[in-house]
Amino acid sequence: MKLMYSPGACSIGIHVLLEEIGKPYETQLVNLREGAQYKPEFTAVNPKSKVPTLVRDDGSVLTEYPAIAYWLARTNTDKKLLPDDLEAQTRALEALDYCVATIHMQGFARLFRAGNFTPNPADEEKVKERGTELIERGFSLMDKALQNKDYVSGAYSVADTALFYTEFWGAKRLNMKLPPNCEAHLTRMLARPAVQRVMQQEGLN
Ligand SMILES: N[C@@H](CCC(=O)N[C@@H](CS)C(=O)NCC(=O)O)C(=O)O
Repeated sequence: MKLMYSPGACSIGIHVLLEEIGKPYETQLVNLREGAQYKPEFTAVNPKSKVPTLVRDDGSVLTEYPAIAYWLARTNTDKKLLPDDLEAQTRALEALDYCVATIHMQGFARLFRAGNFTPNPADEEKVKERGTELIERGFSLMDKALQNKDYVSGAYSVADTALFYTEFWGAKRLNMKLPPNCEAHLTRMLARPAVQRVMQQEGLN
């Protein structure tokens, strides 16, 4: 397998899953700041111009964080990256999707790419304010979900990797004060050996 990633981007969560799984994989850095995602070499692999992009051993390409995470969990069931119980599994996917589709794509995307949310540059500050509100509301809901739990589903699961990258962005890129259970969750994630290896590999230490 080959993970196409950018250091510190949302692909970090998939990178963590690959380290947790422990099977051999390669990485290929896609420099988003330099626009490498729009170059023909990359769009030939993923025309969506996004990381994470996973090239599987049979050469097929998988995109979209929730789909990649789900596939990795289901093809490595011994790693217990999803709960077995249907209700708990569904809830883990619910949390995973909330982190990616709402906290990231609705919240952080407004801060990182305000121009994508308005044609009028004068409105970009308002877009960013709305992004901050959405992120704060998202963390507050996840904080409640983490009440009396170490991980989102109780046991560690794919959902934690998605919450991890959004918490990481909030705390380390935006200097936000995370609510207490999210802060403890981030600390717990950063202590995992798989996460530490990824931080080192992505040059984020
Ligand atoms: N819906 C996609 C979102 C992926 C995404 O937004 N990736 C960002 C990095 S965190 C990206 O590649 N941005 C490049 C761009 O939009 O130019 C997913 O779930 O994987």
